[in-house]
Amino acid sequence: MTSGITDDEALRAKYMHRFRQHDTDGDGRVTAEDFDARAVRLTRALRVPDDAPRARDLRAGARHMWEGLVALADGGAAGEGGRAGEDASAGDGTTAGAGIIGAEGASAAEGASAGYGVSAGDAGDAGDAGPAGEGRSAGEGALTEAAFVAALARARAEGGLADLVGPSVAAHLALIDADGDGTVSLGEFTAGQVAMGQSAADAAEAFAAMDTDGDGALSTAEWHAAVLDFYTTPAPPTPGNLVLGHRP
Ligand SMILES: [Ca+2]
Ligand SMILES: [Ca+2]
Repeated sequence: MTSGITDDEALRAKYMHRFRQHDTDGDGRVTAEDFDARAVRLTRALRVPDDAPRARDLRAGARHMWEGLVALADGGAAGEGGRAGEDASAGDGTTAGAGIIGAEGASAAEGASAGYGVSAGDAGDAGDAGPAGEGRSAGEGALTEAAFVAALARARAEGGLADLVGPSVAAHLALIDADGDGTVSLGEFTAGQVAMGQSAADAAEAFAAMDTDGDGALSTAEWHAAVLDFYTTPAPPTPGNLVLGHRP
């Protein structure tokens, strides 16, 4: 180790940035509901109906990433293990599992719709799960920051990032592609980024960096490359930093 910021530390800072973005209610743990909430925030900001295929695809992409992260955090070295919230194998002391909080440990009631800037009516999709631990079959439990960061690091180490983020990236692009031409214009991009809290100026900077072939539009491949760049490139500035709003 040398002094200063190592590559690992720089990547950890990026993953922690993502954790804070995903922890929509700010309670220090990320849940399936947090992932749903981000998807719902974007679709509603863009006035896409909740039951539209594009909205469903975005939620499915978010769920895919959530379940992948849980599996990565939960699996330990063997790649298998009890689901978050099951205590059957408690006591084996795997570090990867230490940050997973069982559903019964999360007080779901607190701040149900408070942190993500959507009107009170949003409780329908994300906030109606009821008391923690009640009949949730998919993605139950929660990830602490440490578990979330460890899961992303493991995905990177194992080459699993593309699969983890792929469906979400594709659905995100399809959602904001308002004119349906298969690419994202600057106007389409800016609308989506502003909906997620970025400034228009930041969006323009990100767009320019992401449009690597310079044709004035973002393809799925360009977007996907930028997101992978975010999770794998320690040094700023990068297109991935810009699109995901990380400015160390
Ligand atoms: Ca378009
Ligand atoms: Ca392009």
